Amino acid sequence: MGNDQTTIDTIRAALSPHGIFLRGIVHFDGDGPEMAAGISAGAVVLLGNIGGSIWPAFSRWRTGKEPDIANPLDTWSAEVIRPLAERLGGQAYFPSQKPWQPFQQWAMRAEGLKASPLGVLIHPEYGLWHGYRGAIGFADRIGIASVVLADHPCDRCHDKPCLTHCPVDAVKPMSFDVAGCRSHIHSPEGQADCMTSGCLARNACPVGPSYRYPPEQLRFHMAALGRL
Ligand code: B12
Ligand code: SF4
Ligand code: SF4
Repeated sequence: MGNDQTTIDTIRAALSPHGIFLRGIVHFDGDGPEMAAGISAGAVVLLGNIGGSIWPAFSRWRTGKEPDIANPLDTWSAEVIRPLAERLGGQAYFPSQKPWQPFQQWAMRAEGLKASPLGVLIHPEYGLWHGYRGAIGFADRIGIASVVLADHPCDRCHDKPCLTHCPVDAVKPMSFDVAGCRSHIHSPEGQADCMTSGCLARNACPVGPSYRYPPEQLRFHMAALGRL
């Protein structure tokens, strides 16, 4: 546990200046993700942003880079997290890297979160304004697995405004009409609403307003969604 605590403290200290936080730890019994050595990980440390926490560090990094660099947020995340994982003898995983690792299942186990009707996991404090930037897998179990049974805000949200604010009804309970959303965000109306202010369905959620992403970050994520 002593060495575990050092590893955990090292992760926290190395990543917090970048606005990336240790979100939780998952332990596995042979069902962990594969590591480079061909073994399955015994634990994964989940890393992510809380509100707009990554935006200042990411924006500084981006200044001076080619403006058309592909997948800049993924590139930055890998530059920050991968060397740390290697230094600690672990393996880095990234949400957009194929094969896709089950980041949301890990988050449900690590933080006790549940899905909102949008598909995005909702946090009782941060609402929909958080995400995952990577994870570090270790061969052996590390730390204490977080099993936090969080309160689920959607259970006591009777009006569910996230289900009524999409202009093209792309958001239905637990199903997302990707084609409908995409066609709207490419239209002049979509450029003026969702692409400028962020997803109107996500914006309508009343939970965690102080964690809402800054306008530039909202536009950045929408532009990325529009390119997919
Ligand atoms: C593919 C994908 C998409 C596809 C979904 C296509 C589809 N219908 O399946 C598209 C491009 C539409 C998408 C959109 C968005 N996504 Co997405 N997406 C992913 C990705 C890369 C893989 C999902 C997957 O298949 N995983 C593999 C399986 C094995 O893992 P899993 O944990 O079991 O999978 C869960 C998800 O698949 C989920 N799910 C199923 N359908 C959908 C649909 C949507 C929209 C979401 C969000 C989740 C979701 O159900 C599973 C629960 O067990 C994940 C990252 C990751 N590696 O998980 C991000 C991820 C799920 N997305 C995320 C986000 C934030 C979004 C957007 C809000 C992005 C944005 N622009 O801001 C939008 C949602 C738009 C909206 N209006 O709400 C976050 C969610 C964070 C959170 N708090 O939960 C993730 C985890 C990425 C990250 N870096 O944090 N996404
Ligand atoms: S608006 Fe209500 S139901 Fe929708 S995500 Fe927010 S809390 Fe959940
Ligand atoms: S981005 Fe716009 S069109 Fe897409 S789901 Fe959100 S509100 Fe609907």
